[in-house]
Amino acid sequence: MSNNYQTMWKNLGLDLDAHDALLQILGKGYQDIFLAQHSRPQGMSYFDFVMSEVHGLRIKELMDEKEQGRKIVGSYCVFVPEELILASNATLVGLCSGADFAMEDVEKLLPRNTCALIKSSFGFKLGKVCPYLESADMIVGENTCDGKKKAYESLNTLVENLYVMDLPQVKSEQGKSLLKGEYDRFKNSLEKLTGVSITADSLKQAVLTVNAKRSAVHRLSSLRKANPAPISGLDALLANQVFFYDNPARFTESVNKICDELEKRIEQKQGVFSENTPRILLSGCPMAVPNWKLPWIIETSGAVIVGEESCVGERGTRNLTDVSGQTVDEIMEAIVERYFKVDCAIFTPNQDRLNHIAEMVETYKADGVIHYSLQFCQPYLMESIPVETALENKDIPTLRIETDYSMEDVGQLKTRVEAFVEQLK
Ligand code: BJ8
Repeated sequence: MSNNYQTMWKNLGLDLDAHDALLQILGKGYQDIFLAQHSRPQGMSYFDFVMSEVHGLRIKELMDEKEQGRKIVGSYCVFVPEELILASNATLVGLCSGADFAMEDVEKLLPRNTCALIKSSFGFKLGKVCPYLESADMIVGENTCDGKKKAYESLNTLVENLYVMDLPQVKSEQGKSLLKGEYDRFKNSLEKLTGVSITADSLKQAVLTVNAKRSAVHRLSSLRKANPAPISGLDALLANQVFFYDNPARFTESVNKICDELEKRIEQKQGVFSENTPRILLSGCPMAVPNWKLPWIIETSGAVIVGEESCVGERGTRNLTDVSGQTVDEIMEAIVERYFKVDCAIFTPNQDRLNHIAEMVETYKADGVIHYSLQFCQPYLMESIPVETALENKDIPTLRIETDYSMEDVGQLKTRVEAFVEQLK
């Protein structure tokens, strides 16, 4: 990355040496995992560019937005509604938590048996290596799993601008009104932060922007039903990850461009893997950048990933928001309805998620499911057992994987995944 960014990173308070080391690891991982793939769609060059500039040009854009008075809001969860953020003239960025960093310092603040995602969010802060975190005017935490909920109490001692949103755990009328109350409170806080009042027009426009972004991703997902698969699971995951960082309109356009290209590929029966390659649905915890380990193992073990039942994937993007409302209240109602459907494993009971996994297997013609849980993630680990039982009762082969961000278990995981893929053949 260009030296021109050094001053920007320094001004953001990054530790330049540690940051350089992170970028080097990222660059090498990207080269070995993404650029080493064959027959990638040409449109992926846009995402390659975004990734090569993820701490450079994109941060510069955010800095320019800030200079023009726009606020930046960072989030760790798909329950934080981008619609409200855009309508208040702010920009949402996902705060990636996909790599181990500064672990010794992290373990002074968090128990060792905390999931890698939470540890990573602390590592990026303590190691001073995340320009998104440092440029955020507001960081939104949410009361989802117990780990995150308690970790935000400690994060609050590390950052000055943490806002914590409460979330329901039951899909009841009371649960919905809790969400509604919290979205109203969030709206007020955003208006206070930005000095901009959210109007019916601005909210509607924001809903349209986010719907367009999600529709583009739906289009991409739908093309993955084709056999041979026109795009690798790794590349599709990358698009789902960039979803959280990029300018929304530009992202939408770039995904649609790839879809145009994929449609031609499908017509010509051109795939990234041959037609008889076993097709996998990946289900479970979100995969934040640069957590590419398991998809990489799967796609170098003779299988192709055809869908992600994940918050960085279909769970996060599945539903659109109804745009028929005319008043702020009506549109807010529609936003609550949309988000209340997200079937995160923190909900109990969570039958919808089980149904969605089975539905996705059918839609994407998957031959089997790999359920991915991060170690120490109680909600997804607990849920992986009923998921496996429900799928196997339908004769859908399922493999449960529990892992973290280290590379120590790559050999062992590869052996298990290869055996599973053999079984699917
Ligand atoms: S809506 S999945 S993005 S909470 S992996 S931190 S659950 S112990 S991330 Fe999530 Fe929102 Fe739910 Fe989606 Fe806890 Fe598990 Fe760690 Fe997790």
